Amino acid sequence: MEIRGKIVLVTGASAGIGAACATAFAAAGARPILVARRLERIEALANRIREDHGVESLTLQFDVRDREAVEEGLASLPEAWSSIGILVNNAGLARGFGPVQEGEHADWDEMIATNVQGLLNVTRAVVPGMVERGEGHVINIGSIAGHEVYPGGAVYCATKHAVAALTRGMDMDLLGTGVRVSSVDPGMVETEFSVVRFHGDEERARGVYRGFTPLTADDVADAVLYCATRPPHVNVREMILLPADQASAHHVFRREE
Ligand code: NDP
Ligand code: 8X3
Repeated sequence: MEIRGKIVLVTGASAGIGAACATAFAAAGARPILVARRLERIEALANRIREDHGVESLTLQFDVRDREAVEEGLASLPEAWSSIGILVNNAGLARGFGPVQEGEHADWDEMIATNVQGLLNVTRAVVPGMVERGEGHVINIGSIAGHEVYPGGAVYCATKHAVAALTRGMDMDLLGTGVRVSSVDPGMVETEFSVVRFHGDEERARGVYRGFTPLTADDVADAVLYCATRPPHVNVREMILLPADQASAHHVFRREE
């Protein structure tokens, strides 16, 4: 499917997978709307995209958890940017790692509010326009954690299982409307994800990726672009993308260093 000139809204575009997706779409000629809380980061990305690909982006600063801000932000889009063709629901995070009986409510609230309610807030504000226009594509960034559960990650895994359910349910709800729904579900990708999970402990975060080659954010962006560029009669509903050294959420082959 031709995506040149299409408007693609990417949440969580200030880092990692979201920034890579926005860049990959721009390189393919799409027009990105960059959403995140850190405005200076998305403005810097917009400048890089302009310099490297000659494409103008629009930046939109909001917290996906804040329903009013999401609705206002999307309602404020200039006419030329309002017909969103592709929505990449990427904003998300893990916070903390440990057994439920020792879990922190604040960590759980943040994960559930961002990964589940945030995704719903943005989707609810964007998808009616797609239905009205009779075309569109929602691409959710799920996870291997939406297919499997690992000890210490119960709540994060629960949020990604919810994303998997939402992908399947939305695909059913949108059947016949011309709007496709996909999810790209990666295993371990080296981004700021683990630094965020471990509340800024960079040494511990580096340890997550020690001894094997994790996915890069660009690998995931490549998969997202693949989904978006299938012919209109094709939908990639779920794509699990793992590092070659990862066989499940539990099985990672690490080499001695
Ligand atoms: P990063 O931490 O590098 O990026 C996360 C992005 O999400 C940032 O741009 C951040 O922007 C944004 N974000 C977080 N919370 C909010 C919020 N409340 N409102 C708006 N934006 C928000 O992580 P990744 O790129 O790795 O993660 C992206 C997605 O990929 C997540 O959904 C994650 O669960 C998923 N994923 C990651 C994997 C990995 O191993 N890295 C594997 C599988 C899935 P800002 O802080 O500026 O708002
Ligand atoms: C992130 C992948 O397995 O580290 O969704 O939780 S994992």
